[in-house]
Amino acid sequence: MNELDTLVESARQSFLQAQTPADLENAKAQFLGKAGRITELMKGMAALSVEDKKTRGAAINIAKQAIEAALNDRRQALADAELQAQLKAEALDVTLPGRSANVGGLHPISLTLERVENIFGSMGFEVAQGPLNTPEDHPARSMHDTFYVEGGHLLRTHTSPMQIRHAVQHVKRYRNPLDAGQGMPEIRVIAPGRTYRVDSDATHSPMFHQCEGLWIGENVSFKDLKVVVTDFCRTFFESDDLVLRFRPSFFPFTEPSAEIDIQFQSGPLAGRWLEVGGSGQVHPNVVRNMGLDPEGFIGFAFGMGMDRFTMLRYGVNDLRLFFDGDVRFLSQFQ
Ligand code: 2NM
Repeated sequence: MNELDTLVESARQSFLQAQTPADLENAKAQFLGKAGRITELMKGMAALSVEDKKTRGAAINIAKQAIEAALNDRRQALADAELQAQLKAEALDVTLPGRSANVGGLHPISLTLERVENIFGSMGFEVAQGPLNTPEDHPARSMHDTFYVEGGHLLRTHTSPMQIRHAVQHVKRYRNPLDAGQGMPEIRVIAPGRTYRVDSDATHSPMFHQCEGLWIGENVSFKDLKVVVTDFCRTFFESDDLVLRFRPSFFPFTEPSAEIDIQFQSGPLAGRWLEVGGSGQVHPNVVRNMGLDPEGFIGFAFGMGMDRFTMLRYGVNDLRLFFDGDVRFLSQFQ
């Protein structure tokens, strides 16, 4: 091996020992830098003859090119190694299952209220909103055990006052003072909402959802009540295999009054009478208090338990499940 081959070999070894780009740049300087071995050899040619300079220069150049090639090989090898290490460190398992977003949904009772509003909406009923507003000595308060909260406020035990307020506003809006209300569009309204009574077991919750309805016109009869409520129930439960029973009862604003029972003719609940609400012909005094002449206006009202409707629709046997906030239960309704 001549002196130049030895130099190339020692450069190659030195590059191979470099483990980082910085090491490699240091090694490069020893051979190819301004004060490196190749420069030194070039300077050493000064004293040579022109002829010798040619041969010697060509030989040094070949050695220089070989060293540069070795340097580039090592640079590439270090870069590859660095890339491999980075890929390994940042490895992703693309077969892992993704993180799914938790999608919320409506509560089953909200789904029922939405359904109920749509069904009555299709029969021309508006939806009333608002708080309870019953005087302290009003007889309607005595039907139920009630919740009083600080400041003498009472949590509403039913939603009738919402309808009465709606009726009074309706009459004011449409009534010609001279004609005692004749020509006024019919009052057709439902009042869905939360109500509160002191009651708590598998089928009663201290907070529950009621939907009351009111239809007042010049010729609205008990037969219309039966048709509306029967149609509603059959649409709600998506079954014509359903019969209703109106059982005489008492309610404060209606006379006559009736409990509403339903009976499925097929399916898991078939044969049992299930109480779902109350109803009746609106008392003439209530009609008068709406600002209408009870001789000219008549109608009916009803109230239904939305929690009970939801239980029946989905086959849930304990009302308390709706209010425990257990996502395992609630997510079944999405
Ligand atoms: C019921 C049962 C019977 C009712 C009465 C009224 C109104 F507005 F005429 F006063 N609204 N709702 C009523 C009648 C409600 O719920 C079981």
